[in-house]
Amino acid sequence: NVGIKRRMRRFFRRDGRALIFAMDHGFEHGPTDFEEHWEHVNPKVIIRKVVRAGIDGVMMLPGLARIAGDEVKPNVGLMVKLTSKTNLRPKGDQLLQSQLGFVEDAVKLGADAIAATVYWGSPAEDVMMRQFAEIASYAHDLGFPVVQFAYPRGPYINERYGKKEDYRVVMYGARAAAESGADMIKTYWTGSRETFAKVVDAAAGVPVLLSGGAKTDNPVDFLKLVWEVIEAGGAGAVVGRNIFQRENPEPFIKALIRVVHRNEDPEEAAKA
Ligand code: FBP
Repeated sequence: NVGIKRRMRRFFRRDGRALIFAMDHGFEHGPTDFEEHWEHVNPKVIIRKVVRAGIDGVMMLPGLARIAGDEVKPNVGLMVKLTSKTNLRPKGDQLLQSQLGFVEDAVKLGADAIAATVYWGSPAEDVMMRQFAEIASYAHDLGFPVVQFAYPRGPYINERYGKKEDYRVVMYGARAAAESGADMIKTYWTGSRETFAKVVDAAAGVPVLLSGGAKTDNPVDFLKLVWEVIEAGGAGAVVGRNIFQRENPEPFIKALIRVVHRNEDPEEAAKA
């Protein structure tokens, strides 16, 4: 499918890697995520900064794409995510991401890729699998790549594997994502290069992107983590808090780009 291939290239450079900015936290975690640097609660302000710094793509929910999509310049990929949940739900309902938009909305907003989450192993896995299948089927018909946020999550995962970041379950999620038709996979760090390489193998050639996670106090620590992901054969990272919770995201993004696209040593990249 030529459309899918062409649109994938909006995110991935010739080296097959991408650095993507995630901006759905106001919905998923609440605006408190922006309190440290409140100016970044304004999507236009932070998106202008990340685009200026040379980011490859931006991921948003449909409403923010409507508000700030114009800031995502034509050389930057726009990923519109169609599922989410608020942090306001009762604890028992946190294991479901609901669909809050449609493929047509994303297409009208000028999306280059469409994203949806599946919490593999959740009691609501069935609902998310169906949502993903419907989104992927329609998006693929129209020539749009689909990104799966493949997150193992739920009581059974904890019981059986101890934590959701155990590589055995992360690679299971990545494999399930590949087998369910994802064109890109976003998932957790498994703690080591060796185990993350297994996740990459299990994905059977579908590019695997790191899900950034909570901000590290020392910026170099996050650069090191991304470096390990690249060394493990990962295709890059989708990063939210580690960018917008920093006072000065631009030099940090430039350092991340050096690590992702030039395999630069994290300490050196941080100094440059
Ligand atoms: P971060 O880099 O801030 O972790 O962002 C990636 C992301 O998947 C966001 O898209 C999402 O809002 C957040 O993480 C969800 O994190 P969690 O499910 O751990 O609360």
